[in-house]
Amino acid sequence: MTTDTSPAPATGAPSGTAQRVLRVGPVNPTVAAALDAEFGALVLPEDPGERETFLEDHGEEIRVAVCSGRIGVDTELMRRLPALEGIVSFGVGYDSTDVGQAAERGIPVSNTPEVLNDCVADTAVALYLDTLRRVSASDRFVRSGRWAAGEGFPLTTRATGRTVGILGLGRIGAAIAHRLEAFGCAIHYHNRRERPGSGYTYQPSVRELAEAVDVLIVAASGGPESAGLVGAAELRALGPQGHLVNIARGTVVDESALVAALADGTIAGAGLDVYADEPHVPEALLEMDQVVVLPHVGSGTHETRADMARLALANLRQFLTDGTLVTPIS
Ligand code: 8YV
Repeated sequence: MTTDTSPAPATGAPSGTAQRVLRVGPVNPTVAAALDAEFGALVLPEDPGERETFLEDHGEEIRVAVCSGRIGVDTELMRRLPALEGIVSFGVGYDSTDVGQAAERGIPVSNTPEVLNDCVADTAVALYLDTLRRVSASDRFVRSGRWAAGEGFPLTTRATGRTVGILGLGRIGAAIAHRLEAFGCAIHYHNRRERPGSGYTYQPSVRELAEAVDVLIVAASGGPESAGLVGAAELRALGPQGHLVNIARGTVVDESALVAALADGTIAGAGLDVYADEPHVPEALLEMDQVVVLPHVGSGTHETRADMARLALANLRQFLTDGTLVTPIS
């Protein structure tokens, strides 16, 4: 006699049938614990060989996938889950999930919007200040003993009263703009749709936005539509006194063009929280004192991650109860 030791599938499916939940990639610890304890979720193996065997054994029984903005349900994985009915993603960005295929197959997807706006906007402002006033670089300067040895730190750039461009005036972009108003900044923006009520100056293209501002802050969603929106021409338009801040997705900026522009002085500096191939940060950037590199921590506070976990789990519970999501992607 064999004993089935696999966890019992969560029940309460929209169709009334049992639903097997799959965790894709690492997720927030609270979410991971609930997936295990409350939903008996299976975990997709990372090793390619083990993953193949797992998908052969379980692919057809998976009804709901829980993933993150970092590792989502990509094209190939979604194809291997023929009974998939819903995707719950942790994070506001869902570019790691093939939402086109999900839409074609009628699979609803949820994310965790709003709850992280403030922390991501705070991070953007931190990068703005650090990039212009060179806070991290001054810290390195003191620690290296150069100040104690009598050297003075070079003058920096005034952060108050600059003209700042926001690429992507969505919820996070607007929260950044609001904060920068307190610094007396004039706000310009470029967006898929003009926001006439915003009170900010609309620029019809990314190049024109870059040309008009001192600092360009990237807050646009990732994905194929925004890939490479900031390239060599836009960085040239930003100019040798210009700074770039990116708290959105590395893919929105042509990373090789950025490295080249920083190396030859086409732009003055950059503050980055995101990269094209995380956690890989181009070696050249690590050598540049005029670049601030953060390890994708925009939403990374205890409070916000707890809110994101609550929202992701609320989506999962509601989906398993009545087939609807609390915050479906629009
Ligand atoms: C998260 C993010 O760190 O929400 C997003 O889109 O980039 C971050 O807040 C990430 O999604 C977690 O996987």
